Amino acid sequence: MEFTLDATSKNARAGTITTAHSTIKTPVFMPVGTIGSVKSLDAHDVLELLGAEIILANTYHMYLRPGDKTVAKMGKLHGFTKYPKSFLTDSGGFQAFSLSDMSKPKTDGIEFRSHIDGSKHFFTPKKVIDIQHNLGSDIMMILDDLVALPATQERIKLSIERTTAWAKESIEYFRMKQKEGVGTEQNIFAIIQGGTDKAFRTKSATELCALDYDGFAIGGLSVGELNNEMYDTVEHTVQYMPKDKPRYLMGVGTPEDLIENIERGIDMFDCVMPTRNARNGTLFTSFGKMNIKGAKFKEDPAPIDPECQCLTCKTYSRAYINHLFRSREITYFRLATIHNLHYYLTLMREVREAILENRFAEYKKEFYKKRSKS
Ligand code: PRF
Ligand code: ZN
Repeated sequence: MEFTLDATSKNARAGTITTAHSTIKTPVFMPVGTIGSVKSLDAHDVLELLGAEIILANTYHMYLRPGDKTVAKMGKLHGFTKYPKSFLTDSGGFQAFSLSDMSKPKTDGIEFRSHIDGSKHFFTPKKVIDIQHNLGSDIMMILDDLVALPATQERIKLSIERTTAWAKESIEYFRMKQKEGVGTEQNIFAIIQGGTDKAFRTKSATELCALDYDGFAIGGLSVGELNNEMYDTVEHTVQYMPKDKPRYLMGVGTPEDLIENIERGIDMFDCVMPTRNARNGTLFTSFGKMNIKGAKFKEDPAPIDPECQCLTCKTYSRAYINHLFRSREITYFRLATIHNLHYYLTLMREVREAILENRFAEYKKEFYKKRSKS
């Protein structure tokens, strides 16, 4: 993997990541394709209508169903799903956390029960790398131990200790496998933890960033803390992260969160928000959020967002989308998902342009001004 920094505008960065499968311009938003599909879309939609250069899939889900060995046999993620660009796979640490009534972190890994059939599984740092080798993702994430906030100091301390120990074990195993010829085209990122505690974040970032990773993520945020606590934690943590490697903020966030964290030096994001919100009727526009189910759209001939160039906005009216939503029509999900993801990806392209032209601050001002009018 190559990472070049193309420009900066104060702390905001524009870069280029080159993997074996695509060239990714940053800042980038990665649509979530948990089970190897972006819900309601197919690979063609993601590629041709959205132009996404990277999507995210989940180790945990693909391991349980259809099984990573099946995916490997069917040509790994790229061959199986026919999405030919880059995949980033999350490690399962977060799924264990979000299904936490069914999971237990232990010294050597995480034990959890399948959400599908209740069967018991044990994920270790090495096991999640083996699985991600089978999946063939371009960027794999290590197993980490994250905690819901608020948490006790003791629990956060344990989380960063475990995460560092697992990160050491992971990188040693991953590089050894590469020497044996396994995963030579794959990359691996570590995940910084530490809650919203600055001293813990410093320690976690310092320990992990000393290791031979291809990039670094900030995990453990957007898990119950206030927005400003997230922003302050990111601002603090990036100081301890290398400038010459990608920085990924996991599971974040709203359009505002993206702008705020890009300003603080983040390059990569993922979140279920645009896809999940699309499905429940919340659409993102240049003038803020709108709920398409509203009666006021029943006979509205305008597109969802007059500024949007997506397939949905170029073709259909709010009235029609409102009708599809109210009828729970399957086509609604696709059209709404296309619009929301187009909005997120376009936002990232515009922000990148602004950084390249060193006018990020002006862009941000305009972004907020447009929203305040609605
Ligand atoms: N760790 C992992 N995946 C994640 C997170 C994390 O901390 C988050 C936190 N918002 C989202 N996804 N492995
Ligand atoms: Zn649109």
